[in-house]
Amino acid sequence: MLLITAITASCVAVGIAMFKLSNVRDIDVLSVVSNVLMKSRCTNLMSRLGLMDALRPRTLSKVVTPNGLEFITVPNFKVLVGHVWNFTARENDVYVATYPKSGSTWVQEIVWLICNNADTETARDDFLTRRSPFLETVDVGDNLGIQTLEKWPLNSTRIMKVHRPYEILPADVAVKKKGKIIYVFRNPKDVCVSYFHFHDVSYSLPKPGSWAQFLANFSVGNVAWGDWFSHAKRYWQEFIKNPDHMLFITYESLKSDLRAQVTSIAKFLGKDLTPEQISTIAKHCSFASMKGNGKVNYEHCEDAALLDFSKGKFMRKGEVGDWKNYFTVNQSAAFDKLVEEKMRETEIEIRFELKIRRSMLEISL
Ligand code: PPS
Repeated sequence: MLLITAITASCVAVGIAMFKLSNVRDIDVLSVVSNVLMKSRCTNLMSRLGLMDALRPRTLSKVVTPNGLEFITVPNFKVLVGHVWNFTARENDVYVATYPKSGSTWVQEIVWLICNNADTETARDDFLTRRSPFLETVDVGDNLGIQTLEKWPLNSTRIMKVHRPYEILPADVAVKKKGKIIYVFRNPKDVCVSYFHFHDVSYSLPKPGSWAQFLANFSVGNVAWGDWFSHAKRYWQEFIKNPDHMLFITYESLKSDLRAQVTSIAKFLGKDLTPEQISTIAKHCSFASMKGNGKVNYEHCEDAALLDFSKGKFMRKGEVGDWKNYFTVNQSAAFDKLVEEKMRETEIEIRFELKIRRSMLEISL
C-alpha cells in the first residue's frame, strides 16, 4: 500500500513538473542555466583556468526569422530571434539601435541621462546594463535582457539596446512603428576594427582569426548580426521615410560635437534640457569619463566571465580613424570600392576621419 502511494505521488510530482516545464519558455531556461553557472562561480573558475575559450562558439548560426529572412547570429542568441520578433512594444519605448561596435553604450548612457534629468549621481549608482537592458539577450546577473523588459512598469520609459537589422526588430516596432528608434551609425572601417578586437574579448563570439580573415568575413557579412551595408541602408531608409519614428546620428558627429548631438537627441525625444544639463551630460559621457566609470565600462562582465579583459578593454580607443592602423593601402582601396558600390543609393555622409577645421586650429594655436 505504502509503495503504491509512493509511486502514485511520484507520478503526480513528475506530471506536475512536466506540465510546468512545458510552459517554461526556452529563453527562461537559458537565463536560469546561465545564472546558475554564474552564481556557482563555475564560469568564473573556468575563466581563471583559461578554459572559457574552449566553450566559445566555433561557428555562427544561420536562422530563418519568423518573417522569412536569413539572419546570422551566435548560437546562444538563436533561441531569441522569434521572442524578440513577438516582443510587445509600447509607445514610450526608446530603442538605441546600432550595428555592433558603433557607439550603443555611449548613446544608451546619453539617452538615459536625457530621460532622467541629467541625474549623473543615480547613473553612477547602477550598471547601465541594468538601467538600459539589451533586448536580444536573456537576463544574466547584472546584464538584463528581454525578461526584465517584459516586466518593466508601464509608466516608465524602457531604453533598450538592439543590434538586429531593422526588418527583424519586434513587429510592433518595425511594422506598427511603436516607440522611437535612435540609430547610431559609425564608419564601417572603424566598426570593423572595433569588432575585430571585440571578438577576442567576448566569450560569446568565435575567435576572429587574422585581421585579413576578419576583414574578409566582415566585408561579405559573414559575422554575427550580418551584413553591415544592408543594416545601415535599411535604417537610413526608415529615417528618410519616418523621421518622427527614427533619428539617425553618427558616431563621428558625437565625437566632433557632443553637445549638439545631445541637444538633437533630446529634441527628438521631446525633452527640454537646460544648457547646464547638456554640459553635465557631455562631461559625464566623454570617452575618458566613461572609460573610468565602472557602471558603464563593462568591467563587471569580466567578473561574470562574459568578457576577457586580459585581451583588451570594452572602452578600447574611442577614436575616429583608428582603422588606419589596421587596413593596408590595398585593403583600404578595396573596401572603399565596396562602400562606393553598396552605399551608392544612400546619401549617408560617411566620415572616415575627423577633419580639424583650419579656423579651429588657428584658435587653439
Ligand atoms: S557593443 O558591444 O556593440 O554594444 O559596443 P558599442 O557600445 O556599440 O561600441 C563600442 C565602441 O564605442 C566606443 N565608445 C566610445 N567612444 C567615444 N566616446 C565614448 N564615450 C564611448 N563609449 C564607448 C568604444 O570604445 C568602442 O569603440 P572602440 O573603437 O573599440 O574603442
